[in-house]
Amino acid sequence: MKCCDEGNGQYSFSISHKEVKQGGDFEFLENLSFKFIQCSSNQDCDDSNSCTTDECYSDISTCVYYSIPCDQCGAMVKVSILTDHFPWQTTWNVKRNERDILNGGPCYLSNNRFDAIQCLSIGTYEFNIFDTAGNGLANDEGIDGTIGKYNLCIGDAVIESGIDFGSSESTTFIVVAPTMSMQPTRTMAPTLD
Ligand SMILES: [Ca+2]
Ligand SMILES: [Ca+2]
Repeated sequence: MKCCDEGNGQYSFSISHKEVKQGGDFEFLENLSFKFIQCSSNQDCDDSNSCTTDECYSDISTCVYYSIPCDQCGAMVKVSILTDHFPWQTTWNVKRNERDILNGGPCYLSNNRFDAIQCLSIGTYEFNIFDTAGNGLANDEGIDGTIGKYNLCIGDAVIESGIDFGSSESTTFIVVAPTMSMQPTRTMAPTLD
């Protein structure tokens, strides 16, 4: 390799003097995380997240996680809340295995849209939305009777929405493996009798 090719930066990232990553692609460096645990194989580092590749560096007791672009490992999920006149009544969360992945509210601006967008890896999730007054986003006591609304989207598709959901509403949704570009189909060689 030539030294100092113009315009080609290089970096290397080391833990305990062991280089775990090098290259010129800075996006990768920004999307790398690690934790110190005893591991003997990559399996031991499994974080149940299809959007990371999990690598064990057993000699330094470290698992290193490299991010995979979302369109190859999961889907962008968006929660969009249009608040009503009483936005402080409304909160929401997205859970996986009882753990909060995303959450939002209470909001403090009425009649405003709040969007939360995150890449979620393959798996089953639960979206929950709550309203402390028990009237969802359908308060109509405002000046002009404006009501709110929420949308839950995977990619560009709205999979659930609601206005008058009372005190809470829950939706279970599944992020599936992204549809890969079609593999070229193998043509069978004609069999000769
Ligand atoms: Ca992983
Ligand atoms: Ca309400």
